[in-house]
Amino acid sequence: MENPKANVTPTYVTQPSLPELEEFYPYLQKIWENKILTNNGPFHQQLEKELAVFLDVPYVSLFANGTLALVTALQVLRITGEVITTPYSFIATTHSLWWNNIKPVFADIESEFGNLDPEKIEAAITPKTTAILPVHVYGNPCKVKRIQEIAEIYGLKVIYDAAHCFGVKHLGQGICNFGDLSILSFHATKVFNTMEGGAIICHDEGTKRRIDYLKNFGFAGETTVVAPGINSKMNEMQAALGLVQLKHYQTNIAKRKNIADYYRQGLLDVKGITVLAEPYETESNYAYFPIFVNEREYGLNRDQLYDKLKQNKIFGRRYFYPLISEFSMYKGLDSAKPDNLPVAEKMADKVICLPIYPDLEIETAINICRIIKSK
Ligand code: T4K
Repeated sequence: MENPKANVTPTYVTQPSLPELEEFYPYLQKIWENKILTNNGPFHQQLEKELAVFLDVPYVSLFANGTLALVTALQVLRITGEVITTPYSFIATTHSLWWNNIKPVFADIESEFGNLDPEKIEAAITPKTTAILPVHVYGNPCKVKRIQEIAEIYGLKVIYDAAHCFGVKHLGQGICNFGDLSILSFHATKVFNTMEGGAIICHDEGTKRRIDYLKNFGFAGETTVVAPGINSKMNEMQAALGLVQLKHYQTNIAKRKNIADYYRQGLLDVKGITVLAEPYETESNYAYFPIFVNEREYGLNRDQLYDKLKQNKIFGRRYFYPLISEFSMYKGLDSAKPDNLPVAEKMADKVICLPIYPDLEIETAINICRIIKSK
């Protein structure tokens, strides 16, 4: 007998948004004409300016990707010793510390949004602590005011991994205004993509200059090198794509919101399935749609539901399972012990991120809700 599911097109957790090729051609033509391919070219400069306005932030420094932006952000502030961070994130967050020879100290998250719990930060501070590296996970803002208070009391820097946060506004301003520095990712899977890409957001011109030196081998002039910088520059093709993508951002976010609304509504009365609350005083970007499975109430555990969705060619993702603290290079740390991270352990064991992207058909979102409902 024919399998009725055999011809269903697979649906992945995300699909990158791209403009029409025709819209991109004139930019490519310009690059081919002027032969400036990288090293702070005209599109690079234009995108930095347009993003600063769009994101409502003082200075943007573009990067080849978000990971190199994170690694560099730690160097810009000369962070050393120990940094307090969250285990509930993509591995790049903690790897950026490893690349700088900094010891990660994991603190637990809060259950409301899955962000670093400010009340767990103080207990993790030691004489070696120099900074806090929180993540606005899924694009939902951390408790930024409380984190700032703690940082000021203990003389710590705050670097936000805002990789999920492009375009998010919080407390009436661009989210990347909080903390000493923030980093963004423009990876293919993000709400705003330049295929690969990223940025550091900073508050003053001097810091911007130093960031720009560090991403270009440390060159401060033709014959002057002020630091062992790396090559993490965004190229002109990426920057040009960013300029075109920016024009479609609002439309794409409206479509994402529509999908998120369908999921919220469609899953409202499913016992044992919970979704995150909408964050307060926030203009969201609907980057991810995590659901949490309570096995006792729902009847299936998270992995059983994850597999069931897969059998129906719905490829959700268990972001962020396993916790970063469970990977071999970090699990030997004292702070990585499960007893220290009970909330993070619980969330990581329950989460599935459902597909969400601008071109996702509403019918598919409705079907996903139907599959989840039909146990
Ligand atoms: N900090 C945080 C908090 C982050 O989440 C990330 C990245 C970073 C820092 C580092 O930023 P970058 O250095 O990446 O700029 C993905 C992304 O690779 C990663 O950027 C992202 N976070 C992470 C949360 O997700 P994977 O391994 O799950 O991606 P992948 O390739 O399995 O893609 C997921 C799905 O997306 C695929 O099943 C299909 C679809 N897809 C993917 C790509 C790459 C496409 O349709 N087209 C594509 O080109 O990590």
